[in-house]
Amino acid sequence: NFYQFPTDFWWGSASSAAQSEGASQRDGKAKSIWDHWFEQSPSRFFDEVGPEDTSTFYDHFQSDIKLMKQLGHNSFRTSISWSRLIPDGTGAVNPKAVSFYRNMIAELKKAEIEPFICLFHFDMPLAMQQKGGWENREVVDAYVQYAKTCFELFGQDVHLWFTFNEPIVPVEQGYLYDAHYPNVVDFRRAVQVAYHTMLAHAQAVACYRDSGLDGQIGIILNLTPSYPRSEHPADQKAARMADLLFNRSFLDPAVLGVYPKELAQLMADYSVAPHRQDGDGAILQAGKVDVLGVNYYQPRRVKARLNAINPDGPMMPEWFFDAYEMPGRKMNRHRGWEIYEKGIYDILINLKDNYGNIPCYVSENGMGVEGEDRFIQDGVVQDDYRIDFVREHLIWVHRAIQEGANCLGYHLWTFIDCWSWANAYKNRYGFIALDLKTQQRTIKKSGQWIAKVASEHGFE
Ligand code: BGP
Repeated sequence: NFYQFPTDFWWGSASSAAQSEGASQRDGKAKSIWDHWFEQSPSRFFDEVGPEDTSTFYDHFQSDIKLMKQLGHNSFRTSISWSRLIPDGTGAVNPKAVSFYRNMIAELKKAEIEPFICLFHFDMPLAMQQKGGWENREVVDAYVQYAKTCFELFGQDVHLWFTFNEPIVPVEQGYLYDAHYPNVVDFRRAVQVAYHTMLAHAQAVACYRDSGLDGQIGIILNLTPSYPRSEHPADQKAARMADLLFNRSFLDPAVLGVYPKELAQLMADYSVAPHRQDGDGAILQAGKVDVLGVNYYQPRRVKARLNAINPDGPMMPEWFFDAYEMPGRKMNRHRGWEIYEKGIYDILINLKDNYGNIPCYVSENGMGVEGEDRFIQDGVVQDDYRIDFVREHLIWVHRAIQEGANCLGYHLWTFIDCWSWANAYKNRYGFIALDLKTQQRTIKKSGQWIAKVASEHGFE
């Protein structure tokens, strides 16, 4: 059985500025919240390794793009670092950043690798966070100006833009679960941050459409399908609540241009509704995307809460559902995350049935493995587990496409093993292994495999 994909399917991988560029304090780049947080609290980071220690794409992009070619990539996604391009968040543009991004984009084009460019991947400029970050509407305006600058500077060469990567993550991790800066726990503030992020998104989309450029613009969302533990109505309701809070809170405004009514009602009932201004509804309407990036790692298994919530504790999403683990699932070797390949199919079919079959692609999927060195043989990481992982997911993607889903590509997270937010280099995700000290890159077995898949437009 040969799984044949369209000949123009996007094969590639994804990365982000903060996780790959390095040079985090060089050539005019100002601090992002990550540079700042690492300076403040290095012990929060695995092995106390911070965002300066990367594969230094900033210096190695030319040879790295040659490696992409070897992997058979026809597309690659990364982000622009706002704090590199406009160090103060607003105002002067850094000419060294302009030449870096121009050269990098030109190099990709020369190699016939389509650049997919994201404008914001978790890395708020510190100067903007000091003004209140997404809680402050002035930061929304500054972001829109930054987006406009990017379209003007690079819009002739970039035809696929994304406003945000996983916008819910800074909301959850920064304002609910104490894992990203500014590490607070406050539901009302989280809701405000989420709302302003979507306003920023929608205005950037409108701005792109006004620019007269002929590309497309979208957003990248991490969608976590919510499965109820049983048919019991209480479990079903809990799963719907989790879906509402974690998926539809961004998916509905991004694709349909409106928030779900139930979500607005819930926020009102708990007095956590965001501040809005007249005209916001029309702004959100204008922000409907051309294309959606779907990041998929793991599902959410949900049951109804049996234990009472602590009314004195902070409000949390878990007031509305409880999580459980499926017994006997493949839990090993993947960052503790459940591997459930069919989840990607369920997402794609949901987009087909309920979101107008919006053009989409798998913008991240991948397997974070600890201690991968132990799988080295003949100098190559023999990551058969990653090949199986990607293959199984792709079989479900293939099936969804056959059933009419509008899925245009698949990108692995990530290209070269990269620095991760709190975990630094603990979990390795790349098609290419990185020796951090020597900066040596070595293609893993999965990298050799994907090159063949891309050249044959499918696999057995
Ligand atoms: C996604 C992010 C990526 C990447 C990936 C792996 O949420 O978009 O930036 O980091 O997850 O997760 P982690 O690095 O936390 O293991």
